[in-house]
Amino acid sequence: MTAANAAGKFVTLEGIEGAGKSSLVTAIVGALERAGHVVCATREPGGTTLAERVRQIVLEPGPETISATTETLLMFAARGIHLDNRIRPALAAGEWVVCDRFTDATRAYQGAGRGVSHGLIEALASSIHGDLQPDLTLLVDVPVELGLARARQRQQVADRIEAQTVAFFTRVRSCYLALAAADAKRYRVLDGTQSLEQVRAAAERAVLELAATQRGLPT
Ligand code: Z5A
Repeated sequence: MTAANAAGKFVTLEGIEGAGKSSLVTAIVGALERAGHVVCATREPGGTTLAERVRQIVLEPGPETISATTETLLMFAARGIHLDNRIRPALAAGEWVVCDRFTDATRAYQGAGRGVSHGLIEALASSIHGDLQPDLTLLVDVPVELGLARARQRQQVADRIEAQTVAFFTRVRSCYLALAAADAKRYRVLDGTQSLEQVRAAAERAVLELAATQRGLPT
């Protein structure tokens, strides 16, 4: 099942850090609200009070080590809380959910980046969200050097994951592109090297096309 069975749709944004995902959320929400939809904008890890506490544990640098497997379990723990308390209730109420990162981030960061097995990630995905998949995933793609330069310009102190190497982010980016190539129906790849206005326009077009499909209108 996808959220397509309900009135609302489930849209996720993905990409390496600094790709420009967060900059698109407000524009997408605005476009959907102008079209008459109720929208729940959220993010992962986090999105609820408890899940934001898990986010803090997993992202804040500290003296204790967190293994790749434990990091994966924490991502899914936060996701389970988020799904139960925010995403599923919003979809059930007919709202659109626009989420900055979801399980594809675990596939890319913990799987390709940190070497956690595909089997473990898919077993957890299936157990935590079963057959609920995003209806549309916008992958904002940028070369690693550009993404890192943008992110570092914005903030001086890197979190635990941002402190990874260029090789790590190169694996993450390749994984995202492979996921998108394998499921062209769900993904829309946006060229994040374009101006913010151009990327925003492409993102708005993609969600409005999905909304029009839902109403059975030509896109
Ligand atoms: N993570 C994980 O490992 N596993 C998981 O399962 C999940 C997450 C769910 C979340 O951190 C971290 O969690 C993330 C993956 C990991 N770590 N990393 N890397 P976060 O939420 O703090 O960080 P992020 O998701 O990576 O977001 P970000 O660094 O803020 O990147 P962004 O949202 O894609 O970029 P942005 O904030 O929209 O833009 C960055 C800057 O570039 C900003 O100054 C913009 O004005 C500028 N920008 C954006 N677009 C453009 C264009 N088109 N032109 C010029 N300038 C632009």
